[in-house]
Amino acid sequence: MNVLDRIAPLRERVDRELEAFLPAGGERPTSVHRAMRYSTLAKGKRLRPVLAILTAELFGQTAERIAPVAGAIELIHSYSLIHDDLPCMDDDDFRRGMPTCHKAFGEAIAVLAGDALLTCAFEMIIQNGTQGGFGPGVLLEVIGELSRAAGSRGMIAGQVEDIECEGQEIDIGRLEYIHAHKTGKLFTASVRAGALLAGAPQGELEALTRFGALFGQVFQITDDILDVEGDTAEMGKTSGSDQRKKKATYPRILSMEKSKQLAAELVEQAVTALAPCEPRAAALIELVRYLPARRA
Ligand code: GRG
Repeated sequence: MNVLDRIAPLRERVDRELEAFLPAGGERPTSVHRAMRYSTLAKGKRLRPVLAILTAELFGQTAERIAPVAGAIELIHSYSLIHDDLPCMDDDDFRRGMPTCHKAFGEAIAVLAGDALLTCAFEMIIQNGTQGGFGPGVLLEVIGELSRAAGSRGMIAGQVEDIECEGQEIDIGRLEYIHAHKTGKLFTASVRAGALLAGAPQGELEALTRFGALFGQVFQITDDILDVEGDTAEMGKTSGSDQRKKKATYPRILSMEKSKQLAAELVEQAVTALAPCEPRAAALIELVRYLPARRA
C-alpha cells in the first residue's frame, strides 16, 4: 500500500468532520456558508490535519479522537487559500480544480468566507476538543500554536514579504524566510498540535518541530518545481503562474537541478530529525519521502 492509499481513510475522516462542523449551505446567510463549504470541501490533500493525526498516532492516539480537532487546521488552510487567490493578492482563477472562491461568489463574500473560516477553526477546536474529552490546558496550547502560526509572525509574515518582493531579485535567505513562514509555520504547527494533543514528551516534541519545518520546506520546493513542470489538470490550479508573476521561487533562484537536489537533501534531514521517534515514525517518513514525487 502506498502512502496516498494509507492516508486516504484519514483524509475521509477529516472530510466527515469538516462536513459536520461547517454551517449548512441552506443556513442564513446562505451565500457565505455556501462559499465556506465550496472552498473547504473541495478536493484538497488534507495534508496538514493528516500530519497532525499521524503525529498523534506515534503516541498511541487514534484518528477517531484527533480528527475532530485536527480538522480545524484545514479551515485555517482553506481561509489562506481563498484570500491568497483574491485579485489583490495572487489573482488566481482556479483552485482545487474549480473556479476560485471570489470567481464563484464575488470578492466580498470570498473575503468574508475566509474570515469566517479562520474564526470557525478556533470554535471547532473548542467545541470538538471539549466534547472529545480534551482538557482546557491542552486545547489552549493547540489554539496558541495555531494562532501564532497563522498570525503576523507566521503565515501572514511570509505572505507580506512574498507580496513586497514580487518582481524583485531576492537572495536565497529571503526566499527561505518567506517560505518558512508562509508554508512552514502551519505545517510545523500541525505536527506540534498532533504531538501536544497526544501528550508527547518534550524531547520528541522538539524533534517533531524540526521535522515539521523541514517537511514544509520540502513541500514548498516541490510546489515551486510543480509550477514549472506540473500539469494544470492534475494540480487543479494553473501551472506557470509563479513564472508569469515573476515570483521568487527555488528553481528561479537556485536552478531546477539544484532545487531538486536540495529537496532530496532536506528529505534526508527530515528523516534524521525523526530519529528520537523511531521505530514508530514509518508513516511520517513515508509521507515526507513522497513529497518530491508528488504530482499535485
Ligand atoms: C492569509 C492571504 C493569506 C496568506 C497566507 C498560506 C498562505 C499565506 C497562502 C496560501 C497560498 C499558498 C500558495 C501557499 C503556499 C503553500 C501552498 C502551496 C499551499 C497549497 O497547499 P496544498 O498543496 O493545497 O496542500 P490543497 O489544495 O491540497 O489543500
